[in-house]
Amino acid sequence: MTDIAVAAWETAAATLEHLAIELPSWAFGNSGTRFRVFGTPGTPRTPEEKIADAATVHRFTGLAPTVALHIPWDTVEDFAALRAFAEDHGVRLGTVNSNTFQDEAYKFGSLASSDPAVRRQAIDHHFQCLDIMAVTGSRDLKIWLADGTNYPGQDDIRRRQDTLADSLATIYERIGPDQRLVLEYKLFEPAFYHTDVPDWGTAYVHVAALGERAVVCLDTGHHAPGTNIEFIVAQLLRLGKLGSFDFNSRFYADDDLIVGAADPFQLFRILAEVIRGGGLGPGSPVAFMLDQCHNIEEKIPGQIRSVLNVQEMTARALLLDRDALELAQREHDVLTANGIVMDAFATDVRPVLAAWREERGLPADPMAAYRASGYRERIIAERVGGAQAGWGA
Ligand code: PSV
Ligand code: MN
Ligand code: MN
Repeated sequence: MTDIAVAAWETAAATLEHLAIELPSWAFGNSGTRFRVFGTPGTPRTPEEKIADAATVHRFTGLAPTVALHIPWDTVEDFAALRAFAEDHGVRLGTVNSNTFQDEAYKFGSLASSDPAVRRQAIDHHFQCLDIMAVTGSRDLKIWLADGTNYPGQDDIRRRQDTLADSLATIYERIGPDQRLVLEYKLFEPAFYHTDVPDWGTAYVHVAALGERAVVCLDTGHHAPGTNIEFIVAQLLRLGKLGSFDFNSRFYADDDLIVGAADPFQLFRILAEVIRGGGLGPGSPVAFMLDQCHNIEEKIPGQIRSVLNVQEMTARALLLDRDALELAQREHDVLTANGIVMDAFATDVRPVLAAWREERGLPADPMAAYRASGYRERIIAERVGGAQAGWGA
């Protein structure tokens, strides 16, 4: 061990055991911007192939035991068979993401629509997702809505809140005792004037009104530049309403780039606040997920890099000397307190993580092991005509 104290690392490593990061099935499909979708050879053609790729990420990292589905992108005839397929490959099916943003019917909204027939269709779609979850064994129904308006006066923004509250309550009535409704907020896009669930406060208001099994999803890319995301983490954890993360990186908007790529320090600060609030460890209600698309890079190594980035920043955050920090804070010793945080952030944990992996029978370098495995060459040979992730499809 280099300059990391053995005792500090042992404590950190014990918590690190509980780190699990759910992969989004759509990360394995081709995706792009509105200008172009560049295909990747070997792209999955079916939900099963997406799951096989996700299982490959887990096999090389030990960090990603579950896969999130997106309905209808991942619709299959037999979800029980899909579940068995996943389990045979060493992973489980996780969060089910609903989709009320691609049908013509949803042009003016879905759960917040002023049209009762459209609203009914959107609610029924969520019921269908719940039926699927009963078979897949999924706990979380994640709702991200594209609802909003483009022009002042286009619709009554206050009435839409009431309509949305009503729709969510109808869905929540069917959430099982061991299930959760997870509501995700997003600042803007595709609506640009107003969005019906634009921020954590609005999401909180809705889930608080629903009840205990309704929680908020924090997608790191869904904030204005400069937003202090760790403050939101602290507040939602305080309120018992932080249900999950959609991790990704942004430079400008909802970029969905590799987590930890744009601002590793922000990721560290977020994870430090998660740990501070009891959001990591046995029984924590906070689910870690990725919500990413790989537009130009290869998808499987992109996901491997992503989960390793989360693991690396979690390890650094776990090494934060909390007792020393508490003391410095109480003494208002600003520079010492800040120095303690920066020391943890600056710690190179890569060698200890490589050893940690080897102790568990995992490759020390998962990226290199994947490249050497031949999996990439095999899927390129076997799969022709890969599917698009869903965006723009
Ligand atoms: C759209 O912004 C979005 O990226 C949300 O973050 C959802 O979580 C994701 O799509 C999948 O529906
Ligand atoms: Mn998201
Ligand atoms: Mn997004």
